[in-house]
Amino acid sequence: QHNPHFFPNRTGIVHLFEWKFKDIARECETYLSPNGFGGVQVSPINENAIVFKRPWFERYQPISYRIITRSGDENDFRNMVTKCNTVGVRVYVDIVVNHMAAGNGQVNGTGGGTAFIPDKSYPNVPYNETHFHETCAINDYNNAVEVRNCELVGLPDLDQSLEYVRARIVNFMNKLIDFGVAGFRMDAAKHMWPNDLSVIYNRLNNLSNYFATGSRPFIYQEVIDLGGEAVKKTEYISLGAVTEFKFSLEISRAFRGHNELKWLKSWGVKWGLLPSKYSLVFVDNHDNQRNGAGGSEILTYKFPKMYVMAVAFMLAHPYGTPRIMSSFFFDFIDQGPPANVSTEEIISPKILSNGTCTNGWVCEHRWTEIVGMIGFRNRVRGEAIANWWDNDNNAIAFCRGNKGFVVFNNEPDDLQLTFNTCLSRGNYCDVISGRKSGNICTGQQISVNEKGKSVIRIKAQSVVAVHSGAKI
Ligand code: LM2
Ligand code: CA
Repeated sequence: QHNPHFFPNRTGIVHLFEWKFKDIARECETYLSPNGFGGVQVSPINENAIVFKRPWFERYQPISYRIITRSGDENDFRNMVTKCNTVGVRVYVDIVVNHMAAGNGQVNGTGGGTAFIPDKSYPNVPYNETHFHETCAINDYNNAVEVRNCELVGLPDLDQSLEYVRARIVNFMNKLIDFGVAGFRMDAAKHMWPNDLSVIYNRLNNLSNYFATGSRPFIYQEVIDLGGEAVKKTEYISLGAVTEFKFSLEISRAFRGHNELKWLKSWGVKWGLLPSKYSLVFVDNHDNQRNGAGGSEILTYKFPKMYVMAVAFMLAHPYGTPRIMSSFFFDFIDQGPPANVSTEEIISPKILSNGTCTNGWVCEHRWTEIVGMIGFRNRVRGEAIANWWDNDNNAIAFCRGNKGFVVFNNEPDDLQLTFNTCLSRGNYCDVISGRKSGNICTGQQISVNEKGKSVIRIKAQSVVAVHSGAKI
């Protein structure tokens, strides 16, 4: 359950946060597939509580396991999964089964269902109060029992040790597997017992016929472990991959200038990160881009220069399975996706002629630098880091075998030096400032001599990356 099942020569999971299924299907066909992305993570797909002013977080408050949200219904979802698989892009679903919706009194769901919270009654599953833990609040993160059996921010806490609850969860997940999904993000895994999750995962079907026979679903579990708490990320790695929040924090700190880049030479387990195959990595996610683990250190689209460097490093370095955040613009943390003020329907991203998004969507995955580095990662797959160079401070460079070369300059001034690129002689397009288009580079062109050397100028707070797939 550690294999993401990417098609060959594809990598990266794009979290198309709050996108509608119809738009995701089109994005798979027109952009993600042609540009080498591995898969998409969709926001929770099952019926959620309608919360006043439609904040993004309402999708973490389930009402039932019927597939109907502002992203679309079951039909839309199935069509999307088929279309994405057909063009070689996998789909991963965010699964919220630690808890159900909170509220006072009756709560209405996105599919017309209701719940009555004082009775912990969710008739469209159905769940009643016997399926939940006793009400208590999580205050003490040094107490694993409290973390697992009490309520996260007041959300009624399901008891996954019960056979009935396990069956409801397994049935929901197996239905999605049979539709063709490749795996799951397990929301709030830290708040569930590893043993209960193990029983649930073991009952999951093998993947559908879009996959090799006998394939197991990819599982990545959200466990925030920055140290100093009772629950450890290592408790979950035998079950599946784990979201590595320490990666997000440390990479952000480094490219924010709070830790010298030269230390990244030992990036990986020496930093206290999980072994690579267990590690789902990201610069920011939908939570910590607004608040939460890592807080103000976390880099996001709001700091584009530093953010691009951090994402480029993540994709240039072989460690982990990378996930790219694709956001909507927000001014306050609870702000929901762009929506029509009267109908509250989500407004689709509109794609401009230069390939970027508008209508309130950031579409980081469409930034030239980020998509360029997806191409880089695919090209250098399996090649080791070689020829590490640094200036003993905030400029670093390395090769990936003899297929790729990348240099990062997080100094206040431009840098110009002769580098050993490990590449064969010829002209290459920098995939950060532009791309290869026919026989020309739309950005910087890098010429490498017969000794693999090249004089390269890197602007302050930027990156230059070249690979054998962008040779002209
Ligand atoms: C997660 N991982 O463990 C998600 O990644 C995170 O986004 C979810 O929190 C959380 N677990 C629960 O699924 C978000 C959000 C919270 C929000 C909850 C529930 O960060 O702020 O809580 O979703 O929608 C909100 C209110 C909170 C209130 C709660 C219950 O912010 O003040 O607590 O609803 O009504 C009384
Ligand atoms: Ca729990």
